[in-house]
Amino acid sequence: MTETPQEATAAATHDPDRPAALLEFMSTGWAPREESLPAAAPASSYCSARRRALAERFPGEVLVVPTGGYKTRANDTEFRFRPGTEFAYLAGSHEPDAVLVIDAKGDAVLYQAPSMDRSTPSFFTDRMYGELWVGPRPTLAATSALLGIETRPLEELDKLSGKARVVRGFDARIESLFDSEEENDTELAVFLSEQRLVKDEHEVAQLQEAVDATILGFEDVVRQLPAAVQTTERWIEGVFGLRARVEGNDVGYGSICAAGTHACILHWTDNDGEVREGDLVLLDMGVEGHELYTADVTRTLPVNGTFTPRQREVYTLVYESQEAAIAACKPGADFLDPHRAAMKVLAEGLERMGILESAESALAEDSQLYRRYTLHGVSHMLGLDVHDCAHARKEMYTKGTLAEGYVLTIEPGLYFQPDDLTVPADLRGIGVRIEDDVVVTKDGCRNLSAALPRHPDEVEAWMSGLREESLDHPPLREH
Ligand SMILES: [Mn+2]
Repeated sequence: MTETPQEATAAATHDPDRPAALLEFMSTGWAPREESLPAAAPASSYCSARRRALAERFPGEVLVVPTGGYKTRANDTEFRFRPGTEFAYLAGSHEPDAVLVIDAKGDAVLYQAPSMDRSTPSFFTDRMYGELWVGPRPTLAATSALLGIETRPLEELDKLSGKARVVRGFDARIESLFDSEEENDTELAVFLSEQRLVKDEHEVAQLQEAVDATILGFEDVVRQLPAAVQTTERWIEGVFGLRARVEGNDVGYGSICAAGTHACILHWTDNDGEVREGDLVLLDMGVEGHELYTADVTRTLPVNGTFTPRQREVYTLVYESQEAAIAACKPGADFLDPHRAAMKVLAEGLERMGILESAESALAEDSQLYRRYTLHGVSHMLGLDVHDCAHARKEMYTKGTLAEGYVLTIEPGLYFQPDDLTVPADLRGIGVRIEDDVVVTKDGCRNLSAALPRHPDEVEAWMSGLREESLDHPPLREH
């Protein structure tokens, strides 16, 4: 699945041969470098506390957490590397192929590929890891200073073997190196997901940053909606992607830029449709920050800046259901309480609109007919993964209760498919979702994305203000 740097293809078929004389010549004549060590990263003390908690949960055991390596996109080109979530949470490192090992005494070591600087011909021959091809990579000493963890060269990992618990699914080579049992490894994965349910203050700050950058991205998109009308939904995807790459690491997931009836397709990411005046456009987009925490925000906007009465009616119903869900989000409540609160409001609204005969019977456990129009749940955990804590046990997550420090989405929606004969003709093709990211507090929740307008009046005023701005380029943040 992954190659170690030593095994990586050093050359591509179109590379010219390299005579020994050239290699020799390339290896000499470079000015010496002074390496100054970086200061400790703000995240390092938090990562260290997480590693300690992990070691305490599995005392006397060896725990192995690989980050994974490059994945091929085509032939010899790779996707941009994204560290494994569990690894990033515990080590804070973004280096490919690295492996965190916690030994039986509870001590942590980060195994990392040494930098291929000018001390080795690989700097010039290795197009995947060589400094001349991909730029300098951190030395073991620099990584150790930055992350506050002991580092060793990756090849030393091969000397380890024997019983361990391994985080699977990232690096098949590492999995085969150790003697691990599936059941034990699953237990490790479950713990690492449940450990991330409650976010520490550093994580909440990272999530707030990702949300703030996301809000800037939404503002960029509104300013540029006229260009999207002249082209396609791709203009929106591109504009938001620009902000994501400048303010953060990337988008946290494929942006959903769904104009008109595409809004009824939950994960519309082709984004190649027309954007028409008079339609709504559903935008589900999130910036992944520099430390990989991601926002997950949705707004449904009138392309020309003003809701039609029918669009406003549907939008307002979803807004009210979201308000009910946010009000139900507090410590000790069922994880599903916000969902239930939203569904009740939606079903009652659908009854008023004549779409459901009876909200009460549609909401009954053995019926749930309202779900034809609401389609999905209202919340999921949010963090390093957009659908965070995915291996947590049900009783700790969807069948558990909310606790202070949980960060989750609140995202009700209504979707009237364009060919749905059970809804009035003038509603068909309308899809609305409103999604915010909240942190559960001592007595309720705080909306991290509250600065992005939600109420229909505020949405219209906000859009009109942005469109009146005339800017050479979008506002830039200090970096
Ligand atoms: Mn979401």
